[in-house]
Amino acid sequence: MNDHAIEYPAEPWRIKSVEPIRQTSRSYREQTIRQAGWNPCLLRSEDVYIDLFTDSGTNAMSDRQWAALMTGDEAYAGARSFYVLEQAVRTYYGYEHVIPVHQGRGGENIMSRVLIRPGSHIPGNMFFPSTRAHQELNGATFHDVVIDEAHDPSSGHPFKGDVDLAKLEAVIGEYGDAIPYVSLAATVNMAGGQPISMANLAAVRELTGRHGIPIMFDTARAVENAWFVKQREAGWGDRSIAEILLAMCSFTDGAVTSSKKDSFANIGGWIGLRDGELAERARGLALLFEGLHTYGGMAGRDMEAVARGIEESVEESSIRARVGQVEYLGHRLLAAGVPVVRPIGGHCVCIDALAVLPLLPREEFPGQTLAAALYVEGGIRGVERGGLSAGRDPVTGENRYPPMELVRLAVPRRVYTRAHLDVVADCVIRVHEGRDRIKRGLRFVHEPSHLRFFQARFVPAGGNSIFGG
Ligand code: P71
Repeated sequence: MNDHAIEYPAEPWRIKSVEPIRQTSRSYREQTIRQAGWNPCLLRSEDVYIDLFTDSGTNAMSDRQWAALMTGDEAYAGARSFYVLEQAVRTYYGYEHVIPVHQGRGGENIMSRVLIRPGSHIPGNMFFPSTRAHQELNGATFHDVVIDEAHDPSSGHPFKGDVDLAKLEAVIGEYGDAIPYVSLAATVNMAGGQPISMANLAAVRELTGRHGIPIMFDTARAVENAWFVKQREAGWGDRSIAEILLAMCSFTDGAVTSSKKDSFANIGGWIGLRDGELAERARGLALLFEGLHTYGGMAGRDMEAVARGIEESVEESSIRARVGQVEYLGHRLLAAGVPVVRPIGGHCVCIDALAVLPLLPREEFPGQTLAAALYVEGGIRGVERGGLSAGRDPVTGENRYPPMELVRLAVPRRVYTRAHLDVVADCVIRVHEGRDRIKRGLRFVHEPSHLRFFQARFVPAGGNSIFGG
């Protein structure tokens, strides 16, 4: 039902500058992943052939973005580049007050500190590790109110990022005044890049409006969300991506954005707010944690690159080719019988590690194990999105095992060709065909307390290797 776009458009750009990458031998990679504590995150990028670890900050900037860098105004206060960024955000996202931050989590820190009190409760359409970590650091409890389908890799629901209104209503009923805001994401990263529908946004707005609860929006990949709305939601097919983006944001009171995603930038982010008083408090904290409110940890040139990237991101040919490339990889895997999250998301293809390695216990981190196996097989780097990423419950200290245990292959924008994606697909298919060789998973030898997946180290639980005889 969602395989509507089985047409993979050619890229609307040509390549002006290239960066060599190298393939290594399997024995070299076995040694390298061992040295990295079986954590792809700890590999040197030079040792990775095709890097699908993230689409965050890994995008190729356009010639115009590179040119814009030269126009950066590096004044400490009131830089022209700030006003360029402010204007771009106001135009395309519609938030009156714009506060630059060094990247998304800088904004999450400030937003959480401004709005959350100990004992707060925050409903949201699925957690994201850094977002929830900042909420919890400030004393809030996160409540997942996304629809059940979001947790089911095989459900083809076109808007798996939708909020389950009954779940949201129940959380509001229970915690009422202790809810500072509802935390919505477009698209939902941990569900596999799945969009929220315009109708659902409107319904959430209506419900929260009745209770006077604001909505804070994670717009890191909102342009990808707008593309899916245009493709899948009745009544929006004839609207431009820019119109849809603005309409989506119109249902919300504020946003935190990592510009390292949709906006093609290598660094940067911003907070957008409608309320002047709230914005003033956020600016005060930005001063402490990020930098003066007209640069917020970004160089003037970075603000220029982000502003230009925002304009490019809403060009229809751009977003069509971007999502089409991700769908190409996903459909190749589906055609070969590899269990991946359906529908294919906007920024990534997610392999269902529980379906690939059903005999591995969750304590041995099947997702992390599969990610390591993909690296050994083909020098492909993905990232675990399951029990390891979910971390421990801050109250009980127990491991949290979310329903899905995935390996995410995130596709950077404008970086790899279709031939690269064929190499990736062939590698994943080979690992899937040889999955019976993976008999045991991994156990911790070092477990950091926050965002543990970034720096955790493991050894094979079954002895020398994850690959049995
Ligand atoms: C991704 C990342 C990078 C990342 C960050 C933290 C933990 C794991 C991976 C970053 C996001 C994101 C959403 C929806 C906020 C951030 C933080 N994503 N919201 O997917 O996807 O932004 O990285 O600029 O600080 O690999 P930041």
